[in-house]
Amino acid sequence: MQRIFSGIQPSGIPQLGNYLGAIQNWVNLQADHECVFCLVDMHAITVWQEPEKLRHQTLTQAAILLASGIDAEKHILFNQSAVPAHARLAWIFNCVTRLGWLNRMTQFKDKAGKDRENHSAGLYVYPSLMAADILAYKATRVPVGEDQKQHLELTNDIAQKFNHDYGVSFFPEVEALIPPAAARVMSLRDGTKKMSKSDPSAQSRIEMTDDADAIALKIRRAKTDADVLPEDPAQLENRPEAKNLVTIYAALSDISITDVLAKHAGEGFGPFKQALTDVVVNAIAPIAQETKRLMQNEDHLLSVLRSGASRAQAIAEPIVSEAEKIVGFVK
Ligand code: AQP
Repeated sequence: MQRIFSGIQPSGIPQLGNYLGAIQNWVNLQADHECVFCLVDMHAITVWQEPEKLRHQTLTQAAILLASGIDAEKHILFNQSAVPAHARLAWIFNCVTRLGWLNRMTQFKDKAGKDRENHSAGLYVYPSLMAADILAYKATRVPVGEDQKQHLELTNDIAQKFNHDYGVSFFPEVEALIPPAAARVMSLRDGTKKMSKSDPSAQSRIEMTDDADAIALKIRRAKTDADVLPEDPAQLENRPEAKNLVTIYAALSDISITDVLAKHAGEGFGPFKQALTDVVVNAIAPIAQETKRLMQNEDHLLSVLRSGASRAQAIAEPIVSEAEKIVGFVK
């Protein structure tokens, strides 16, 4: 059985893009993989996080994952900082990674913008910590949204360079598992920008804890154009907001974009947004409700994360110790 590693940052409340690009895929992969799911709190602090909020978001995210169908008994769910192997391997990878490689990372460019000098060194070396997350478990498959594809390519570059520099074949090649539908959900306020849990505008995203009224309001206010929906999917190409709403509808109802358009072609956004609201509420409301219930028992959530961390540590410790020996550290 292949081992999967995947992470999500507790940098906010997970949004619909996290769900469609990652979480839903994680749930399905549990059937035939050994899964390690991680709340990557060390990644989250690469940009400023209020400590109390970070703690709350980490627990909320654990609850959302459980409510979405992650089985933390059969598989592993934990928070990154609880397993020191990640930081140890990340340091080795910082010394393997070339600056030129990091300079090409579009996520850093997007997040740092023009103000590079004022961003943390952590944000810059984010991809080598991500490589360490995956390779500390020698995971071979990583389910991610399309935005993380470049970081996974870098993970393979780092693994190859480590193997080459030290003359070993220690780290395996990693394969990105990118979901075919809704690999990139876009902001409700700007169809050219990805939906993000830390976007300053809460109206830009549907959060996994939103209730039916909040969902309806956000979809009603979502940016659209004045045209009706076309019959041909190709005609959505220059209409990013329309394309995004149709994509969300298709992904959540598990039908193709062509089928959505066959049903709604000729409709304006008034009725289509109403239909989309029903689809989103049906998918999200039960998860939001179960999340609320789980959040009432913090001790249970903490014990799930502690059990996950100790099982994660048992896998990662021997792998990272071996990597340290290969490097020449005295053990
Ligand atoms: N808009 C999206 N569409 C599809 N997939 C997405 N993912 C994130 N946004 C979208 C996928 O969710 C997983 C977890 O992401 P993350 O929390 O590690 O970081 P991120 O990609 O930076 O997500 P956010 O929501 O944009 O967080 P912030 O605002 O903190 O940076 C990943 O697999 C990602 O591909």
